[in-house]
Amino acid sequence: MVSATVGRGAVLGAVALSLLAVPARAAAGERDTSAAAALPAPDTAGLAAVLKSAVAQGAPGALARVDDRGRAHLVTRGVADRATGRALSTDDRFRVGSVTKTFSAVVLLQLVDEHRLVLDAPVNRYLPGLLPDDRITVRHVLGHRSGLYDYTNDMFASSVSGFEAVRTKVFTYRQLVALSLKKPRTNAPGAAYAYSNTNFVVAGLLIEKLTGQSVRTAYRNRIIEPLKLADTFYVHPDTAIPGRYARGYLTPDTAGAPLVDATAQTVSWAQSAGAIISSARDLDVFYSALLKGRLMSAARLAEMERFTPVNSTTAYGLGLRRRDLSCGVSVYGHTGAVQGYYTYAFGTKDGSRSLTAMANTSNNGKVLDTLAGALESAFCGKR
Ligand code: REY
Repeated sequence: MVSATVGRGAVLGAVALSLLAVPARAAAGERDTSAAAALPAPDTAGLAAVLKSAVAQGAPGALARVDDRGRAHLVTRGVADRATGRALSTDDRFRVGSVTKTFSAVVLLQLVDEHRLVLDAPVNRYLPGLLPDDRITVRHVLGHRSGLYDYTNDMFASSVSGFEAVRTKVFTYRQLVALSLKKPRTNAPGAAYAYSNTNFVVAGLLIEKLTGQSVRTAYRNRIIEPLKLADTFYVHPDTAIPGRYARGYLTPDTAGAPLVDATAQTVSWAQSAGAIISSARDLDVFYSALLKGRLMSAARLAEMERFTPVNSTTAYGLGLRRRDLSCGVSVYGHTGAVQGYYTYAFGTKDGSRSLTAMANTSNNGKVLDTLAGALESAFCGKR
């Protein structure tokens, strides 16, 4: 197999799943249904330039891994650990933040397939009295259209002290929902998109109620084991990342203040909204499998891919984002922002090409914006 080596990265072999590629599904009203074969080749020099600028803007390290029909393109820059100077590797595990939301949505959509959950049913049918409004449905929650206030706005108003106050805390889901309900709803049920972690805390409660299992067990049995995601873990409330990992560095709000090593934390403030640990390979495999229709029925995937516009270039489905790139290609996945780590994980509509990009810092808008350029390089090719 021909493959490319770029930067410090080694090259991996074909991903078995890619051998089973299915044709792109038709999608009315969307800009792109193309297979990776119809896309320009990934621009690995462009990826390297993106990672270089992310590091120049303050990220200790940054990585990108493109899986193009089983052929991996790996690029890294900078370090996994500022104390030892160890170079970042695309094999390093990291905290994926809200990419977790897609995992939670997948579990719930599988439960819909199993006739154990109805998307348009009120959340309160399954969790009586949890929410103050019986009109809030499961679909509203998974699409961030519930109007439930995002409690993390207040929790992290001050980034470092807010983080240190919760770093080792263990919350119940209901405590997090209660924090949200102290504030008025941001919109009437279904009326508007408003991103809120509270929605995916409710998703975690639904998973535990309907399966009788912890989300940890549900992720493992339904996604991690079937896809053989050997780098993917949900360890809450443990604070350590197992095995080999990139350390994560939170950027303080005060300019010039030193980065804060945020690696060890419970992530209890996010749980089913953001506490999964994974790797670039596993996220590429996960989104490829999802978009190829391997994790749920075609009908459920179509519901996940019914998008509400967010702005001129992004839209949100059910635990799934769409980003419309400058070349007219749309990609599907999620972003993540947890203290110390920014992640982008997206794939083409047919799942035949996927990208994971990660920088091991957060609270640095320049790095976040720059890293988005990895999507352009991965899916639009040389421009
Ligand atoms: C939490 C704060 C952001 C991150 C969040 N993350 O909702 C979810 C996601 C799980 O979308 C923190 N920002 C940072 C601040 C801002 O503290 N004052 O950037 O590390 O992934």
